[in-house]
Amino acid sequence: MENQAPAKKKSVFSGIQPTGVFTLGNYLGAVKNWPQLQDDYRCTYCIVDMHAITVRQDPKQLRQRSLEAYALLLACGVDPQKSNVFIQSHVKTHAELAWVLNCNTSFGQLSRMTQFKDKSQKHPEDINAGLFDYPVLMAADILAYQADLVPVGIDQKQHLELARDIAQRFNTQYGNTFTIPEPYIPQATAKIMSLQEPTKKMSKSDTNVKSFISILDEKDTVIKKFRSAVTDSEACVRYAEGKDGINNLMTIYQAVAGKSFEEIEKDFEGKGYGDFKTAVGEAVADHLAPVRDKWKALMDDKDYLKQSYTDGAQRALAISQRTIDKVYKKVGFIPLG
Ligand code: AQP
Repeated sequence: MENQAPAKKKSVFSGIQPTGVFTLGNYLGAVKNWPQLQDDYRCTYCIVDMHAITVRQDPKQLRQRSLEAYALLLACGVDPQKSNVFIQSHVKTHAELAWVLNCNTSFGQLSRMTQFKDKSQKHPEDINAGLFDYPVLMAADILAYQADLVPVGIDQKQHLELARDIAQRFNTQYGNTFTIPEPYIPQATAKIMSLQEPTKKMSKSDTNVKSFISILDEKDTVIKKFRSAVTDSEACVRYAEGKDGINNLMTIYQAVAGKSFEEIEKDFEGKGYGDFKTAVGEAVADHLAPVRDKWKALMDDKDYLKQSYTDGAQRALAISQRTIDKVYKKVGFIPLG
């Protein structure tokens, strides 16, 4: 029998904004899955600092946060030997592709994006064009790498659907150019809620620090935050409609302790919320401790980080440049040289 060439691995892309230290929501909803895909896919992961500036950022703080976020990705298990890991603004093709895609995206469709509506309400003093255009830049990030799969939390589903629409429309207009990406959304942890307002998603830029667990929080802080989490007055640990706070804590506990809802309900039968909240806090803190230790060690080795993000950017540029060359040709730009 003839030898068959090994099947080409599928491609994965995802990004995260350096708008603060990653929350437990970012971690369970997205980043925790990223290392798990590295062996079976060609993975590209990036710190999307260009997305971050759609909301006003202090430049010095953004630089610091971008480096910290890069180190956090590695601390969470993303391996720069296996994945392309880089910082978005280092790779010019993202902005170049975003422009072409802008010219192939309808204003009406962009106006329906719920994140734009939410963020405009949150920042009425700065509703800038970049905020409106955020999903097109995200489409460019994904399509530049011809990604098959995009691991994200459920809040990004609408943006991903837009990226698919843009790709499909472009392919119809100019001939097959882009791979149509599929979302990869974890079932159980697609939306981790705020500890203080459990009907709202947990966000790293929330002004109430008690509403989120940062994955670098010390153990005492983690336990304190869980102990002050908003729940209900039933004092019964069970998963049920209307018990948003407890449902959220059970979802988190299930993810970090590997227990089913039935086991959790049984373990805490007859016990108050205090015991349950402490148990969740301890399980989360223990789960995150190795990430924190690894992050601290990485932040002490700035030369390694610099070398790693430089290599990552070079590899990312080589891949995405192929897409840009193809796209520029298709839309009718004259090649240089
Ligand atoms: N609460 C969440 N539960 C599950 N997944 C979440 N994600 C965000 N919040 C939750 C997922 O994390 C990835 C990176 O998100 P991002 O930083 O690019 O942007 P975001 O969705 O806007 O996250 P934040 O924390 O809410 O940031 P800010 O406060 O700056 O707006 C994405 O895959 C996202 O789905």
